Amino acid sequence: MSSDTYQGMRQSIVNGAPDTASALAQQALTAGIAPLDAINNGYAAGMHDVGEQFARGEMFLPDMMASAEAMKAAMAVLEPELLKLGTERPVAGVVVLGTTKGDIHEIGKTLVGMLLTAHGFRVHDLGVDVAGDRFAAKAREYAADIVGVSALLTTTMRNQRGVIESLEKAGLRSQVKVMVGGAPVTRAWAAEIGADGYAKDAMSAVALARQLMQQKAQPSVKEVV
Ligand code: B1M
Repeated sequence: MSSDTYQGMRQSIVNGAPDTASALAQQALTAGIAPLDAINNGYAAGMHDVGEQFARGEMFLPDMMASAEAMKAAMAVLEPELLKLGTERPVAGVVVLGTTKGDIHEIGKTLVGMLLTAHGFRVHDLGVDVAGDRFAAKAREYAADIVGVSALLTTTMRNQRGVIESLEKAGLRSQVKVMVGGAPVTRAWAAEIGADGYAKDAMSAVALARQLMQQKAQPSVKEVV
């Protein structure tokens, strides 16, 4: 696919144009483009531009919301193709996923969930603004192997630690691996709060989830975080 098409996808996000975003996603699928390439080279790049423009005061909250709607429109078209990849595999592990309390950013978390599903994980997406106790209750209900906590704000990152504390309080911490991610999150932060791993993007989250499943199966293996 030409770089013009990726540029068009990127611009559709900056312009907050859901119809264009979804039409270009459809064209990409027809042309045999991998959904993840469309997301990474087109739409997510557009979101990056939006974040920069917002930070410079060149875009405002309603613009950012329109961009999010455009991103969701594109993902709605690409999602079924992505998920097809996961239907014929044995369950790789059970993941309870959500964005932490006080934080309503959902796109990155949803993308992580989609890719985990595409790679055979059974994902229970709790949505956004999820309290630690709810993560713990759902981890118990679904017998989760992994709890994944996303945070996009420096102010809500600390609630990732709260999720770990809730799992400890519920007596689940030893049974459940915790992975954290989101734009402001770092490997150092993951280590500081006692998470089992950090992933910088959705594909790395799949690799990390596989690694965490291996660690669960062989608890004596030294953990590489
Ligand atoms: Co907001 N926002 N936002 N926002 N927003 C950011 C995050 C910001 C960096 C923009 C900026 O200033 N440059 C900034 C945060 C600053 C900070 O704290 N460091 C910010 C702000 C300030 C705010 C508000 C406070 C604005 C206000 O009200 N004044 C407000 C907060 C609301 C709240 O949550 N309480 C707010 C609101 C919003 C919208 C609602 C308008 C909208 C979200 C809509 C929605 O999700 N439905 C929005 C958006 C769209 C953004 C930006 C532009 C884009 C986020 C996004 O979707 N990125 C963002 C700027 C940016 O990040 N560049 C920004 C695309 C997505 C694919 O990437 O989410 O990073 P990302 O996910 C990646 C990785 O991080 C990783 O994998 C994903 C895929 O590769 N990952 C994980 C994510 N979660 C993971 C979990 C894992 C592993 C990996 O394991 C569990």
